Amino acid sequence: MSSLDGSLKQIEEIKAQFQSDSKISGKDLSPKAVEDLRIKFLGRKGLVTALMESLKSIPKEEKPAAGKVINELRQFVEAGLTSLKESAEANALDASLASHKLDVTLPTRSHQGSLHPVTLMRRVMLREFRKLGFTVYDGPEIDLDLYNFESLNFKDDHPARDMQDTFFVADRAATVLRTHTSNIQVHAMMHEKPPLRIVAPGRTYRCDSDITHTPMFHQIEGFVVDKNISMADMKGIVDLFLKAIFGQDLSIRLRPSFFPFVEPGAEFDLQCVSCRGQGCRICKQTGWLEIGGLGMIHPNVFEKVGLDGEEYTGFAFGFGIDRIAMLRYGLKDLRQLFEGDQQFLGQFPVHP
Ligand code: 2NL
Repeated sequence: MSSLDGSLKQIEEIKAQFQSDSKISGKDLSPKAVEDLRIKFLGRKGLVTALMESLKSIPKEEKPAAGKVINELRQFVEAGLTSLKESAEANALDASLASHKLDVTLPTRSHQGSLHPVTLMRRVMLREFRKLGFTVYDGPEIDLDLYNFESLNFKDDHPARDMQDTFFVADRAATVLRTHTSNIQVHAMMHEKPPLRIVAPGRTYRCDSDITHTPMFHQIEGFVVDKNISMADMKGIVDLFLKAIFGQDLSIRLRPSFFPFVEPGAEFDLQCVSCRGQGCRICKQTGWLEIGGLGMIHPNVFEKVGLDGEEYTGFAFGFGIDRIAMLRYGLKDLRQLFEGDQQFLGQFPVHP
């Protein structure tokens, strides 16, 4: 008997051995059992491996033929192992699914996300305005000049209408990305009857970009229209609102200022939230922080929206949500709000 005949006999034996060993099924067919089988046949000291080693001692002229059959055996074993492995993994998954009853209604412990600081701030502020009797109103981010400028008593040559400040919608000269949420209030005044107490939150757009300005920013504007509304009501509402957000011990002050849609108009400041009025880096040693603008609604605005300025009076105010979020949460750079950095955003809570 030549050494090739001997090898062929051995190969048949190993093949038969593998066929009998791989008859595992049911619970016995585990990934571990398949791995044991792999080691037994293909491992470093495995049966097939030993056979390949023995090729060395086969006479040269018989090597190609012997090598071919050994290779076929190896492929046979490999194919068998692959199919066993697949069945074993499927078995393991079925067993795991059957034994682990998954309650999808359980609360999660981590990776539950968080709200964006601007969203948090907006929710906190709207909650306070609702407590003060305001209704939240929404409106379009792309709007006609009529609602964004014309009805608000902006003259045709007002600089805000200029290309440099306003994003115009291509080929629609009279259509703009709103530069403030006042447009919402114009829609509201045209569609609702006084008495009115309305706040209008939303995204606003101006062609402006530097350390303290982003082309998109967030605003809340609000207004009250009723009989006998005075500047005392105006100051009272703004004071109540800011005390609710920043604490009871901070005062506000008004400084006369011009806005085309109000008369008289003013800017309002809050005592510095950081030094409480003593003077520091944040308030540039003034003790005060500029928060927003306000004033008594201009008679021309009443006329444009079709309300009787003889019968009714009203006040309006507006400020940036982003700036207040920065002050309230102690942020260093406005641009952090718009960079989408997970490390930064993940620090905020899920609920206000
Ligand atoms: C700001 C905004 C101000 C208003 C906004 C307003 C809206 C209507 C009518 C009258 Cl519909 N006024 N809004 C009034 C005065 C100032 O300022 O963000 N200033 C920094």
